[in-house]
Amino acid sequence: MSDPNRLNQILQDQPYIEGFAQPSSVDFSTRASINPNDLKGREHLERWFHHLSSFEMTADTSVRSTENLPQQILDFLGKSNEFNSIQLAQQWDIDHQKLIGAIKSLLANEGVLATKDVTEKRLELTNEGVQFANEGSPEFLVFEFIGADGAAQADIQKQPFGKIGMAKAMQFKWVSVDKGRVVRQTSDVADTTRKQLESLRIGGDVDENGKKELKKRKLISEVNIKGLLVSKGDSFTTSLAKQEADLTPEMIASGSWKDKQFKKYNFESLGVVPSSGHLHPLMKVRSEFRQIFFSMGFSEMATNRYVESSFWNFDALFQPQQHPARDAHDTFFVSDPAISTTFPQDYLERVKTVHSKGGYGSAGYNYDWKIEEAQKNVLRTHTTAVSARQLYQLAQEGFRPSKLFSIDRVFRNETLDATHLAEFHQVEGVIAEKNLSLAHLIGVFTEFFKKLGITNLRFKPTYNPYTEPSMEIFAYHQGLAKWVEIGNSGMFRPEMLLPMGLPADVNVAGYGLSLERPTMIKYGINNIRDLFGSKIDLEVVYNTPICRLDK
Ligand code: FB9
Repeated sequence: MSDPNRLNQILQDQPYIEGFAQPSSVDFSTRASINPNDLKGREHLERWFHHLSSFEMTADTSVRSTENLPQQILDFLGKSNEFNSIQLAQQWDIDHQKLIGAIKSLLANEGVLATKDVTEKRLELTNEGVQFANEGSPEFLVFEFIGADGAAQADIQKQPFGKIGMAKAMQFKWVSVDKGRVVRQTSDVADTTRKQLESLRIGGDVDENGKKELKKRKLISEVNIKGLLVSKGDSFTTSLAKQEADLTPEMIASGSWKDKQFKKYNFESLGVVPSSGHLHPLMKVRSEFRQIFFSMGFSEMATNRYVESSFWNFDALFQPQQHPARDAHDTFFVSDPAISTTFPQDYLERVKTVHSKGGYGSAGYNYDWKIEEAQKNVLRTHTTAVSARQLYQLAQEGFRPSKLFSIDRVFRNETLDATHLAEFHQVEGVIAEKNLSLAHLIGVFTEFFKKLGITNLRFKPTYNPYTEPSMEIFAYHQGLAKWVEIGNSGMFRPEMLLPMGLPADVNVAGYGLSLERPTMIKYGINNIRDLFGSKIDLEVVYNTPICRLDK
């Protein structure tokens, strides 16, 4: 540790490293690290070194082993009745927290120890303080730098210690400036600042002025150390009977439990964290999205219906029966049960009419709408089918402004590729309100995406059978350095809403995106297959925290 010169310096002014009282373990541990050859020519160090040898404590000057520290504490307490953990840790030159740990383990034995919390102010070196203690104070470095012949002020200023050093060296009248040159005012100076810092660092003491100056220079700071004042408990003993952790059948059979000490149950102790039960990344992103929807006043729609009738999945959404998405290329048709037959008849009639003949100011599609087509069961291709049911129910129950969302699986018979599987999780937001406009829609999903940390949006008109106008939403993704399509949206068509019985002045806006795309981007997963199935990297699952897309 210690560089003999420094030490010699310190011991020039005080008999022991820690000051004047008596040698402490710091003295002995430091002595143990001194190489006797370094004593030559260092009279103060030599005096101190030999002085210490006279103490029999040299016996245990070696660094105190901390194994079985609890027993050491009991033995020490047996002799000294009480101790302050902060001071004892210093005396024993061991880590205070380790000592506290040992004391805590002893406290598990009812009544052996009694403790009281104590707090002690301690002076600690700041990072700059440590630097000055290691390299010398800037004022001293300036004094060293200019040497006997002085130096140009400009050169000193270039030194990292230049600015502060000059100020202090001038203040201490160590140097002066004459025509831009800095010259010494005295032949030799002592780096008191460094000495004081070193002394404090090893638990030594410094006079009050020194402390005040060091504090003012933010080289030391006062810290409160929490410790324990430990004394004997009512059932203090130095020989602790081993405490049994478990009551075994043998003990009961032999009755030996009667004179056994049992470790107290620590009901506060945190159980072993079960190494199972992790949210799949998708579910982590889903919970993020749910919180955002709830925070925007949306309530969640019930989505527990993967099998849907074509009526609710398509017809109710004014999607004509010959629409390409309604053929098996895109949609999974269910073979058993192949059809649904129960529909709100009057509503179905109105859907049939608006498809085949129009109405509500619409020309409709002018085709022969077939109930058979509407009855066909499919795996829902979008959660917008759920929105249709909800909006119809809203009309039946009497309209009230509503904000609804759904996040759940939808199924599309698509060609599988790196970003498409036969199913994905659709995220959908629906807002129903009188005189709602496209601006409201843009406002809502702009707020939604902002909460996802996605701000810079652009919109591109698109076509959906059930919304007009419709827009695709794009965002510029810094990491990917490109515009990414992050969703779709639109104003639901009156041909969809009015047959449901919703008031004519009610408009409904909707927007949707997937869960998989943001999750892949968030977790840097390029192939959607790595998001599902056996090849998923469980480490990613375990170690990636609940995601914050905006982080
Ligand atoms: O999720 C998509 N993209 C996306 C979303 C977020 C994201 O976050 C990153 C952290 C920054 C990144 C990308 N898309 C929608 C866009 C494309 O990926 C698209 O190619 C694929 N789409 C799916 C459908 O594919 C056939 C994503 C899925 C999608 C598309 C449309 C809707 C929902 C999901 C909808 C809707 C809608 C429209 C109007 C009214 C109601 C609902």
